[in-house]
Amino acid sequence: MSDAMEETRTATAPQPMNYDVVVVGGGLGGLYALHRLRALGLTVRVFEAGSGVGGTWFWNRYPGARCDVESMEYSYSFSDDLQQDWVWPERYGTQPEILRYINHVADRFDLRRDIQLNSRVTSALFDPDVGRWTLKTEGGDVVSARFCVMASGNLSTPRVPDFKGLASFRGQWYHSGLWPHQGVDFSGQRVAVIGTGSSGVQMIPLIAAQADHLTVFQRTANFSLPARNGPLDSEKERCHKEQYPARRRAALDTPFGIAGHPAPTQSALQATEDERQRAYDAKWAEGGSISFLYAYTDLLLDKASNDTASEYVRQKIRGIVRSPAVAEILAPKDHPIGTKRLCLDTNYYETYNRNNVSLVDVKNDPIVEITPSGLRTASTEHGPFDAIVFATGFDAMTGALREIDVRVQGGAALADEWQAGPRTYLGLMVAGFPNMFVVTGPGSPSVKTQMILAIEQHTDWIADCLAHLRAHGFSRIEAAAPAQDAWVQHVNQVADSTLYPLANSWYVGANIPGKPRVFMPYVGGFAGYKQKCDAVAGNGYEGFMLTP
Ligand code: N01
Repeated sequence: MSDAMEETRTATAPQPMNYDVVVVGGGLGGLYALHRLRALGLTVRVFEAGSGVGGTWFWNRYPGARCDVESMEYSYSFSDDLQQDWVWPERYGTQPEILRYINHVADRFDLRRDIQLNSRVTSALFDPDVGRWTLKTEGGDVVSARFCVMASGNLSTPRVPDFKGLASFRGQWYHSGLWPHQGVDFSGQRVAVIGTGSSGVQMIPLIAAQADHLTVFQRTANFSLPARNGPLDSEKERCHKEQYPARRRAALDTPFGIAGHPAPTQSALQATEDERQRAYDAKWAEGGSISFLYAYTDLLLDKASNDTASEYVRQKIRGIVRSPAVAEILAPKDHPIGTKRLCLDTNYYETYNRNNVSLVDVKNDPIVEITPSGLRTASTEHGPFDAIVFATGFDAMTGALREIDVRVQGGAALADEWQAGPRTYLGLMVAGFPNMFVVTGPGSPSVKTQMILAIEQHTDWIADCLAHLRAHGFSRIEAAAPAQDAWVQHVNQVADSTLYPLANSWYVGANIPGKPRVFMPYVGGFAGYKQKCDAVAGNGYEGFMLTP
C-alpha cells in the first residue's frame, strides 16, 4: 500500500469520492469496522441501506424481538468504559434496547459523520490495473476505495416465500425482518403467522395476547427452551462488570464465544437416566440454549446422546401443551436438538393452550396459495385473516453478498462463483477477489457464536492485516485458491463430523428452494478458529498472496 493513502473528501473532491476503505453495512459489524479502521488513520466510508444504523436490530422490530444471548455478553468488548457504563435492564436485551445501545455507540465514538444512510450498495467492481474497488449505490453514488469490507450481515436478506396469490390478499402482510417502524396493532384482528423459527417463536405469544385469533402455520416443529428472562440482578451485574475484561478474554477460549458455562466433562451416555434427568432439569430451570447444549460433551456429535436431550424437551412440550394432538405436532421429531438454531422463548408452548390460538401443520399439507381473504393449503381453505405475518426467515449467510454485483473487471460475479455454495478462506476473503474482506463470512464461526465477539475478532484481524500491508509496502492481498480449497474442505469435514448436517436448516440453505446444500458456518469452535486466524497472520499471512 502506498504511504499516500487517499485523502478524504474535501470541498473540491473529484467524483468518484476516494477512500482507503469502503464498508458495506452499518450494523454492529460496519460500525466497529469504521471505528477500528479510522483509528489506523484510514479514510473510511460506510454505506447503509437503512435509514438508521443497527442492521438486524434496525429491521427486526416484530413484537417480542430480543436477543437470545445474554445482554452482558451480547455487547461490544472493545471499550471498557462503554461496557462499564451501559446498563442492560434485562437478562436478554430487547430489540429497542439493543438499537438504543447501537445508536449510543454511533454517537459516543462519533461514527455518524462517516456513515451514509439510505444507500444500498448495488455493485462493487475491482479494477486490477489500478487496484481499486468502485462501488455504486441504488441512489447513484459512486465511490472508489482500495479496500472493501463487506459487513452486510448473515441474516439481512428477508425472504417471503414465492406463494402464488400474495398480491391478491386484501389484508395487510408483514415480514419479521421488515417490520413497520410505527409498529402493528393486531387488536381485534384474525392473524396468520407462517413460520416457527426464532422470530415466530418470539412473536407468537405476543400476537396471541393481542389478536382476536391467531393461526400458526408450522412446517417444521422447532425445539425451544425457556429463556427465563427477567430484570438483570444488580449484584450479578456488578460482579460481571468487575470481571468484564477477564470474562471477555475467557469467552475467546470457548467454542461458542460465550463465557461462564463450565465445559462439560462426560457424554450423555455415561450418565444414568436419573443423572441426565437432573442435569436437564437444572438446565431447563436455568434457561438459555448454550447452557443446555453444554450439558454433555457430545450432544451435537452423537445421535444417541442427542436423543436423550431431544426426548427430554419433547416430554416437556407434552407436559405443557394440554391438547395431546397439538403437543405431538409441536414436538420436533425430524432433527436432533440444536442442529437447527435452538429457539429461546417466553411462554411459547403455553400459548397453544389459549382458546384463540390454532396450529396448522403444513408439513404434509403445504401452503399452495394466498387467497384474497386468507390462504389455502393442499387440502383446506384457511381464513379469513386480516393480517398475515411471514416469519419465514432469510437467505442466510450469502444472500446479502449475492444481491450485490461483486466482480473483478473481466471476471465472473461472486454470485456465479458461489453457484455451488460459498467458498472462502477463513470466511474472511474469497480467492479471486483481492482487497475484499468479509466480516463473519461463510466458513467462519459467525452465527454459531456470540456474533459481536465474532465481529470484533474478524474486524481486529482485518485492521491488523491492513496495518501489516501498509507497514510492509503491500498494496494488495488475496486469498490463494489452494488455501481456500483446503479451508472449505476442512469446514465441510468438521460439519460432517457433527450432527448438524442432519437437519434441514438455514445453515445448509435448506429454507431457500434451489439453494445448494452446503454447510455454511464453521462449527469447529471459536477458540480453535481464532488460533488458526492468529497463526495465519503470525506466519506472514499464510495462504494469502501479498503484492507490492
Ligand atoms: O427464520 P428461520 P427466523 N412454508 O429460517 C418456515 C436469528 N434470530 O427469522 O423450518 C411454510 O429460523 C420455516 O420452516 P422450515 C436466529 O439465528 C435470532 O425465525 O424451513 N413455512 C421456519 O419455521 C434464527 O435462526 C433471534 O421447515 C415456511 C420459519 O419459516 C435466524 O435469525 C430472533 C416456508 C423460518 O425460520 C432466523 O430466524 C430471531 C414455507 N414456504 C431470529 N418457508 C434471537 O433471538 C419458511 N418457512 C437473537
